[in-house]
Amino acid sequence: MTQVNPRSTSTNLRHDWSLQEIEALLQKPFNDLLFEAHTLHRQFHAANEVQISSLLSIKTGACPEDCGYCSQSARHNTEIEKERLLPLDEVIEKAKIAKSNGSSRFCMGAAWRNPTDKNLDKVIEMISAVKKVGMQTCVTLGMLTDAQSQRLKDAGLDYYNHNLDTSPEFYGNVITTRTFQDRLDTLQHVRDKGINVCSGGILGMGENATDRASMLQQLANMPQHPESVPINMLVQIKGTPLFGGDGIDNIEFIRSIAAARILMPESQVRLSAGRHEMSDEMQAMCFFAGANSIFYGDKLLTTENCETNDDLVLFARLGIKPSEVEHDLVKAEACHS
Ligand code: SAM
Ligand code: DTB
Ligand code: SF4
Repeated sequence: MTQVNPRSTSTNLRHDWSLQEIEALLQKPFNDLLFEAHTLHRQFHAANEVQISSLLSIKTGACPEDCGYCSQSARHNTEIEKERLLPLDEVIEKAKIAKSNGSSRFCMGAAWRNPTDKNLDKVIEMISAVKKVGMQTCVTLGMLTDAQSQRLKDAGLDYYNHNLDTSPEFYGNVITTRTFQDRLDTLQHVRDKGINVCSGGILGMGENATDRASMLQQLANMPQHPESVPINMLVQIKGTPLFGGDGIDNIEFIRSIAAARILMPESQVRLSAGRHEMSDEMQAMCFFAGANSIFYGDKLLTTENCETNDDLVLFARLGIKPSEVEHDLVKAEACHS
């Protein structure tokens, strides 16, 4: 495996970024911004490795929340097939396929505001089974209590995904049924229990550059950076309130990836939803700017992702290799030892 340069200790990381500093970063001449991001990227990560995760929607649709981007809200009139919680054997089957395709992490998502304790019993069975398949586990189930986070930790969960989605200032334009603070509270419970945090957001929802800076500030100024930072480009879904917006300019998107890399140098920055609409060249620029993780597999939760074969061809053209799971696990353990 490629040698990673010795990584700085967490004490070198900053958690006191001002909004003005981040806005200035986003406005730098493009080449200067990318050079800075890529230089840092090489100090902290293997330059030609990308971590790959697979997603599975374990419970689809009929969600009581009103997230303006989401196909799964019961409040929007979208064309999705609702599904109850999947049976365990189906989840195991999908995890085995993902592993044989080369994925190192299996992320299971449920369209809940929050899980009930009974729901959690079932999800915990899934986590144990996926671990037995030999994959890292991640779940995204909505808001969690402190006690529920402990149960997930005891089950051996590796990562919990809960996105901030956008800036605190723009948040009310997107979601009204839970607050920005609710999200921070869930992330705090997860962090307190020693589960790796996966948290990022969505770009292209009509927010401006200050909102993007503000969202990144929220993530970067957490006392400990999220280990994984998914940056999604809005997938516009017919029937959702955010359908038909202008989206985000590709250069602005790449700038945000570069800023995330600079602000959170140790984290894995995931080029998440939206890759299906991106050219190979756009994805290549995102990898150069510091993205080093993707969702791999034909489907995200309810929408299309890139064909796995197209990803393999792109990786080969770029000389990128999937990062090995051991490499990741060592990092995850090191964070909490
Ligand atoms: N229901 C749980 C929750 O909201 O926390 C878990 C699943 S939810 C679908 C996970 C994340 O996927 C959202 O927070 C959002 O950031 C992202 N997401 C959902 N729909 C999206 C879309 N249309 N485009 C981009 N990202 C999306
Ligand atoms: C994340 O940040 N993006 C993923 C995962 N975490 C759960 C979800 C993307 C969903 C895209 C729209 C869909 O497929 O429904
Ligand atoms: Fe429900 Fe999650 Fe979709 Fe919001 S993002 S509507 S909470 S499934």
